[in-house]
Amino acid sequence: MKATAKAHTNIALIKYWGKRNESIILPTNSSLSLTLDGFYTTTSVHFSEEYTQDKFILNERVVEGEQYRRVSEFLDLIRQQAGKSLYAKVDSTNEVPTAAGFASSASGFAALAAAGTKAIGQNMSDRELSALTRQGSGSACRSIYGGFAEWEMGAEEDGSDSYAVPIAPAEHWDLRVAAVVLSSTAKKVSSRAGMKRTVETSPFYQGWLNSIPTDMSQIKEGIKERDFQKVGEVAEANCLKMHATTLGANPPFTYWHDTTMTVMQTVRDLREKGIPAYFTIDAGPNVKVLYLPENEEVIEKTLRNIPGVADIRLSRPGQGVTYL
Ligand code: 2P0
Repeated sequence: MKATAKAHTNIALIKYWGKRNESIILPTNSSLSLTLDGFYTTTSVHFSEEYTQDKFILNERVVEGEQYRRVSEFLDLIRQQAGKSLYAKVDSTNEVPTAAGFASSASGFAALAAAGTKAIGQNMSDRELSALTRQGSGSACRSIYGGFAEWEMGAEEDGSDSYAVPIAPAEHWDLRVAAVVLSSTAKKVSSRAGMKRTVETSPFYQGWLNSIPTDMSQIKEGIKERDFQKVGEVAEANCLKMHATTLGANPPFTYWHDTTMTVMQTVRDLREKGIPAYFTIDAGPNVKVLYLPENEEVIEKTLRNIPGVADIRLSRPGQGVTYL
């Protein structure tokens, strides 16, 4: 009863920002992402009668506390669905350096769900696997697929129609992402706490929700047509709207640092000079820059020269979950 799976992280172009149900993680809006090849998690799950409790090893270290609790509770879901009560040893290797500014929860829960269900003997469809993964961490449900994926928010209260679906595979379009890592990245509000506070208190939140259907249909058109300007403009505006909601929250907050804004302005300046590039930002100060392969050199060089930038990590579209 052992299986190993690999999953990549993803970057949202239409952001997931808010829950309508916190316990089974149902979102207030649909979202869309690109899976990235550079950052991934490989996880082995072994269920055995010999184990007297779950064990979680991450990068060769035994994990306890909150991280262990989330993994063990997720294993409960897998056991429940399979009707089995065996404990498991989970052994994960993360190729998502914290310094790259990506959350490892997306690739982490996608790999755990895939390896865990396989190890316990369940053969799930991608949709079933995505709906299960969602309950570990929302954004993880999109990492089941390679390339572009949409997490459909669904309407059912039991979450049975809230899962990701593939929009276009990695081979469809070589859209690239430069992760701009800032020297100072301390984050005061977690994404979980940030979205909750925003949903509950920001008067701008309804405006955010109202804008999603148009953004979603436009970006899907842009992806289909490989229209970089269309995709970039929608993604950048969507990111700015998400971050605007946090300024209206009570108490107000922002994930941006001064260098975050310097990078945003540099991207706008590149466009002024005729080099197409757009930015997006998640629940943290780091910026991700979207660009096309022919501009890689100038994009990397320009971003590296910004004071306060510690590193640039380049990524291409990545594959969905694979079993090793
Ligand atoms: C996203 N983020 O769509 C958005 C954009 C952050 C900003 O998904 O509570 O770690 O585990 O469902 O998925 C970060 O939140 O939150 C996130 P949970 P998650 O990628």
